[in-house]
Amino acid sequence: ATCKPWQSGRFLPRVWERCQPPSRKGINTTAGQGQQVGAQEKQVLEDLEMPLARKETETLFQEQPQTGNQYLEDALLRSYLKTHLPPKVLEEVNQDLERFGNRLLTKIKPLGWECELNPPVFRQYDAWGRRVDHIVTCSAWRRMKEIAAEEGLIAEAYERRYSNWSRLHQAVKLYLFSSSSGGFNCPLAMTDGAAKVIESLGIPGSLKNAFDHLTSRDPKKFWTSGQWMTERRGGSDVANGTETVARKQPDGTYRLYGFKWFTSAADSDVTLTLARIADAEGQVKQGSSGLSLFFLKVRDEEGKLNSIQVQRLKDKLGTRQMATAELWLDGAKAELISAEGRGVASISNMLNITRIHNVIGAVASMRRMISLSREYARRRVAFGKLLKDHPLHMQTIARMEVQTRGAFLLLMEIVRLLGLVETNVASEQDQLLLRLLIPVAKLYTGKQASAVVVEAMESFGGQGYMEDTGLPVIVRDTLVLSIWEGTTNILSLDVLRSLTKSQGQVMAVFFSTVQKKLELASSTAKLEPAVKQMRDAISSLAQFMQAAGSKGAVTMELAARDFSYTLARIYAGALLIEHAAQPNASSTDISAARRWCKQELCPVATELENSGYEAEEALVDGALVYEGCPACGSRL
Ligand code: UCC
Repeated sequence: ATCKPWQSGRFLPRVWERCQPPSRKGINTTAGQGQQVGAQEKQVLEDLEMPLARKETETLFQEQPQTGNQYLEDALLRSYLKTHLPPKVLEEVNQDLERFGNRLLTKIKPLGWECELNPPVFRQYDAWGRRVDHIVTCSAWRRMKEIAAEEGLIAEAYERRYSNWSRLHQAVKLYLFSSSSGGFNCPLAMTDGAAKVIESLGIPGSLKNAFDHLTSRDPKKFWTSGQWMTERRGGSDVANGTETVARKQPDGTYRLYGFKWFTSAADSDVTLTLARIADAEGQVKQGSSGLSLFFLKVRDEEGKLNSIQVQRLKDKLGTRQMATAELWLDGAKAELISAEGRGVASISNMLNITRIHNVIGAVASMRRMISLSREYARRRVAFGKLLKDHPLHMQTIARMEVQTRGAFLLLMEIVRLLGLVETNVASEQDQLLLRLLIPVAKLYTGKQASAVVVEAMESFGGQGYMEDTGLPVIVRDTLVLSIWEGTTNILSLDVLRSLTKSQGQVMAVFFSTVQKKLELASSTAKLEPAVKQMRDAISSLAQFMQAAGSKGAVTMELAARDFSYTLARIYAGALLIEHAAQPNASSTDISAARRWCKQELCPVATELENSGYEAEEALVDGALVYEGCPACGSRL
């Protein structure tokens, strides 16, 4: 260390005797060297005298924030389960989750970190020049697959041992697993989606074996699935972006030819994918109605690729534990599993499941970062006291906590509804509500999670930015959640699609459900301000709906994102109020509900007043964006 002027001198006399220089024996010096050595010794001495030298610094190491059993530490999760699950189910689920929480902490979390440190590698050729296209994964990744089977992370939802609560049980396990899974939550999302599609087709004979594998608890038998939807020309606009062609074979199967641009978890066993069936003349139909859905095995019994070539692995910002590949389909053998031309509608069953998994991932990331942040605040001292005793710091974490609670309850609501639908006890209203809430929750929690994890990273100061703390991994892996499974705008348009398709019925159900939840809370005095804010927001939303009805399609498109945010905030507000109004609610449940409702609940009404979402506004948007762009010519 070099000695700073302000550090020197003052401390020396006091400690001089204590810190004699190291032995001078054996140092032979000339006169000139003597002076030099003297100066060096002085420097060494001064360094030793610095208040932060050597020994003292050892006490300044920061304490690593540790989380414990994530289930036991999640007060809202536990109180939600206690409120909603029937006692017998609660007893068993509670036991399972506590055990799983311990397994996560002691065994699974370290494996997740290993997956991060050992990302997949692509070996195109073997030592003798043969093309093998091998995606090499680490042993921890392969162990995750076994654990997923052992824990029934897919099976739980399809065995239905807790009837309509099975889906919720599965979702909670996935929620606890997510941030320790080393990215294995991704293949599980698609595996669940594939199982769902097959189940919704009535598990045809030809897919029975695949369904059994996808939903197996036997690690040796368990398969994962991919979801190959994205091609070079478009990931959002699947209808126009899909070039892959399917040629029918004499045996009734198909051969697929095309190029898949993003294939997540490319080491999966099977996949669902879209293609256009060529007619006898080799012609294909363009657009959505030309797309059909196919099932295929990635490798044959001997492990040889199914006429598929891996072009390369993607170099991604995050989710690096998981192999995302570019794949050439060069006659891959596949089975048609939808009616011809009904590919998008059929794969939407998968999309809706993977979008729920996206919500699970988002809420899990927020929860994990807050757990670490609050733990750190309990240990880290700044300005003479623990971070937890600094009101501004606590306010920052509390704001994240409120966001996370709202997101968590949205997730629980969706999986509760899905459980009802899957066990045939859902009303028509439940089904409509589920159709609306999936895109709403996906788009809203994806954005929330990105904001929360970045904020939480900041709560560790510079440490949050250090790779080896593991915090940047969570941040990177969270940022994809607003892109995966449809971007925020695409999901906002899907919200509108659900309105159009149901001829507005989804909104009628939305309003009546929210009102009912508020009524239940009307006798809780402490919730009055929140209930009032919600009622105002609902009436603003109703006014918006009326006003928008008389305007053109451009207005609704421009309003789509704010509208979706409004639905998310109002619905999550109703859930927080409902939870806070139940007899076992804590004072923090009430605070969370009140705080949530203080934010702008109906941004779409405010923006309507400001801009009117008029077509001219779209022109202004374009002018603002392209001002100064040489290729665009004139200014507005
Ligand atoms: O990103 C990907 C893999 C990531 C890894 C997985 C991780 C999961 C989470 C991990 C956890 C941490 S795979 C790529 C993802 N790609 C997308 O999500 C596509 C985004 N684009 C869209 O969603 C578009 O909206 C499209 C592709 C669905 C639009 O297609 P079309 O053909 O233009 O849409 P149409 O014509 O409006 O819809 C065709 C039919 C209609 O039914 P019918 O014909 O009966 O009227 C729609 O109602 O499909 C129906 N449909 C739906 N039904 C469309 N979307 C839905 C839906 N969401 N639910 C029900």
